[in-house]
Amino acid sequence: MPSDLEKAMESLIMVFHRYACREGNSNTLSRRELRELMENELSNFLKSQKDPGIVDKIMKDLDTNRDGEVSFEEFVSLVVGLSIACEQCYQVHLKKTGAQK
Ligand SMILES: [Ca+2]
Ligand SMILES: [Ca+2]
Repeated sequence: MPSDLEKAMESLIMVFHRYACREGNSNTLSRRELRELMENELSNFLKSQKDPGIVDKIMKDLDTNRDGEVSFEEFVSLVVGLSIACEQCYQVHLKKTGAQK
């Protein structure tokens, strides 16, 4: 039985490759693949962003080696960044619910 964390890592890899194999290099995300991934898998995050050019900005931030594609390594930094932001929200939520008692 895989643990929760092992399942989370597996999902991360599966999701990345599900989109990465759609066009061009099957091991990296093109701009369009990244957009599709974010629209489907990070739709709540995307909806919370007012900036219509957010995907392009994220693409630029993620593509550290400037080859115009997002590798798994580059993609992981997005997930880590969002996870840290989520964890901070969770802490705020815990404090709020704790204060109400
Ligand atoms: Ca690709
Ligand atoms: Ca790259």
